[in-house]
Amino acid sequence: MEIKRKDTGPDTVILHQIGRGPYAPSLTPYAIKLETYLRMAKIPYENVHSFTYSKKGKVPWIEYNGETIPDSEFCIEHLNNKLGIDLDKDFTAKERGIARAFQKMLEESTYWSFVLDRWSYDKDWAAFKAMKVPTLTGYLIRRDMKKMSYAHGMGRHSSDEVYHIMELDLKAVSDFLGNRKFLLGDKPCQADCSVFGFIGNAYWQSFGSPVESRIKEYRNLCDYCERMKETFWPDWDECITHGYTKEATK
Ligand SMILES: N[C@@H](CCC(=O)N[C@@H](CS)C(=O)NCC(=O)O)C(=O)O
Repeated sequence: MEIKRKDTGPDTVILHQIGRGPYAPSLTPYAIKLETYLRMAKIPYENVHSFTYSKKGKVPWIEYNGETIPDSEFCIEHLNNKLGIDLDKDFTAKERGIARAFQKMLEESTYWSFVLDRWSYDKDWAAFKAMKVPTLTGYLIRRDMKKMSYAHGMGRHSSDEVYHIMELDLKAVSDFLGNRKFLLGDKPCQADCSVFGFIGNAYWQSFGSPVESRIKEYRNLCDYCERMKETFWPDWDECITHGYTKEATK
């Protein structure tokens, strides 16, 4: 694996991710999660956009003061430990536990319904077309996504069952969020980075699939996405490609 090193000063995180998304800052929810965390924790960072994967074969990943850390969750834990950050210090153990459970539901369950929706079910290949993915590459991506979701288990269900699971997950987040501003109250917590990464990706980048119509049934989830965007991404328009019509400038 070739690691592109960037000449940055000490204490600046180098965030490796796969490029800006058309309507949100990345097509991968894990990258939105990690970049939102860096912003929430006010840690200086620079992006490196390339298809260089971590040693675990995934994106995103970071370099920090000469160390290479794969996996968004381990990146966050590493930075929290090094910098003495605790974004959840004002919350109780019970609240932290609930926040983690929602985060893991989205990352380990809902994610795979989104993967199948975007990369496998869509007969119009809308995401592929929006991204201008060459036809052969598109077929290979679709094949790999099917294999991975089958290995996970979600891919063994019918599409109706997968959308049913996704709906139950979305309803659970919506019911729990209620009329709060952020997951646990008026103040954002660390898990909001992940919730925003996943719900936001579905809200802005479902390319007209059933995910988009279902998520838009939950007004509080849509408002939540807009609120997180306003709070942590004032430069949003510079971080998206506006449907691949222009280069993102940030
Ligand atoms: N647990 C990882 C998951 C990251 C992940 O699944 N990334 C996807 C993109 S959304 C990926 O790299 N997939 C490539 C592959 O699995 O081959 C994290 O939190 O960073």
